[in-house]
Amino acid sequence: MILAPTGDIEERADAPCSAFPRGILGPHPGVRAYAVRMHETRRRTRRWLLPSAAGVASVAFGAGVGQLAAAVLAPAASPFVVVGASLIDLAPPWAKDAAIALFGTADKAALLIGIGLVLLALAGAAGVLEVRRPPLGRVLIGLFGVVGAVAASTRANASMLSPAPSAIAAIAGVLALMFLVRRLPAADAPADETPPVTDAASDRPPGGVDRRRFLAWAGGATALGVLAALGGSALQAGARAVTAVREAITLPKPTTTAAVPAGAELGIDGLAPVVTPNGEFYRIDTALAVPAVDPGTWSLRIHGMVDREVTLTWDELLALPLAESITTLACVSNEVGGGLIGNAVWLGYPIRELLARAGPAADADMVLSRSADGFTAGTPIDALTDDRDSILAVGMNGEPLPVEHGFPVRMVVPGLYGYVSATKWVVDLEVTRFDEASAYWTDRGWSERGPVKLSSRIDVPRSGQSLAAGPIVVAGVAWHQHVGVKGVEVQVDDGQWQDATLATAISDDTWVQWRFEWDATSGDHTLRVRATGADGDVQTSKRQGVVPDGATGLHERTVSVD
Ligand SMILES: Nc1nc2c(c(=O)[nH]1)N[C@H]1C(S)=C(S)[C@@H](COP(=O)(O)O)O[C@H]1N2
Ligand SMILES: [Mo]
Repeated sequence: MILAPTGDIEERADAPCSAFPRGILGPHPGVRAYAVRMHETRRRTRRWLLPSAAGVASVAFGAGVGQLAAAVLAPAASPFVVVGASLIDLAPPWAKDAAIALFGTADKAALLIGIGLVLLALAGAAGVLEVRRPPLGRVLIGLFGVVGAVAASTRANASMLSPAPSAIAAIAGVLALMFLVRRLPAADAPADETPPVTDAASDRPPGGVDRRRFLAWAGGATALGVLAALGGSALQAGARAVTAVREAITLPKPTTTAAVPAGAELGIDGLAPVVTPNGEFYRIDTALAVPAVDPGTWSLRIHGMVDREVTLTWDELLALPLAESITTLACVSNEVGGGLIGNAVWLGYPIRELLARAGPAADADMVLSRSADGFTAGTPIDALTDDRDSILAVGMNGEPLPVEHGFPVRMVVPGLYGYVSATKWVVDLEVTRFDEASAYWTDRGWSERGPVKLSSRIDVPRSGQSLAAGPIVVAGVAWHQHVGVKGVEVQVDDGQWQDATLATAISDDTWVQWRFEWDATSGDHTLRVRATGADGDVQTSKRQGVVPDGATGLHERTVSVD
């Protein structure tokens, strides 16, 4: 039989009919057709499914070996992690916003699953290609390795070893593919009515190797890959060791404590607690794998436009008088009414004091803080040297910083969005100028300066909640950091703005809870909230998206009252 260049005529649905004209099918065309169908199914299995399985098993094997290699050689350079991290960095802001909108805080899991699915599909394709158009399958797997290696070596924390795990993964994958393809059963089924098919696979040594045998090999390769990956994660002692170190730490007693004043917590069901528990605190960062920073080797270097460089170790930091401060942290990506904001009791040391030791130059106007994973933030030096509680934090709500919130040391700066101030896993402060240095998100189109905007949020009642007519408590939070909130007003439908009652504010640098008694009438209603700052600024109703310097507009909720 003559095959089209792609060999695809074989796969056409009408092939059996044309191969077996009705006349010669005999008295039982149904049985006959069934046999032909079975034959086709078998052949399709052999031509597509088994080669795909070879590809998938090879890539599973390679990926597992790559994970193991990463654990041994370069923990930060696991092929999945570096590709994912690079995708995060390369993704246009709209894609990131869409991912956060779609998956929320599961966005990273979704990304990893997405990478896995794409890899799975490509792996299947590599298997088929390797059978039909050798060596294209090997080339494709090699390309995965190149992508991983490039991603790994362009990460901020790249070392000479960074491309190694991806390269090893690709080599292992290619070898497995060559091994498995050689063990594929021949695509043409012997002793059948259809003439044997010739294709690229037929120059494999014939006979002796059947489907079951092949599947055992493929399954074995996959299992080895999984074992290697598990071994790799077992060796990822770093992250786990850091968790253990963290758990063993007892922070020194604060020299100054911060108390939440009576009356700051309204204790309304569904209203965000005035101090956010660590487990509920939003987490935003670019780190796919949380950096494992050992306090034992941690140090902070202060340099740049300074009279003298200062280096601080963990023990030196803990020996300093540490104070508690309560500060609200907000993300510039927080939509109006969103949850990317939280309030915590931080324990730390004033950055002001450390900068004073270094002696910043008079014309320096920015401090570029750098994380162990390469993230940077550019903070106006004034915000670090004025009277606000800008600190190097080591504690959060009475515990050492959780690993994902920056353990062992992060920055907290009241009144500035996190992306320009709240560097987690901080290891370096460079005193510089805005016209000389730029930071991670400013390089990606976000504003150079990021003061947190005056805003307010309705927490209860929830949207779409059905309520009974009569008195209903409306409650939420409002903030205008470093300025303070003078008042909050609520509007029902298009009625008058009415004063809500403010809880006691912890300080100007924290959000404040508010409540409003609403005498609800039946029907659908829209509730709207606006805050007024201590400086008289009224929260604008003008809607703006989060890019480039934070969202504006009024939060509203629609509820139906019976
Ligand atoms: N190292 C590092 N620090 C970082 C970031 C980051 O991506 N990497 N993101 C910043 C941003 S955008 C915000 S809003 C805060 C969030 O801090 P949290 O995760 O503790 O809430 O961390 C900041 N610090
Ligand atoms: Mo953020």
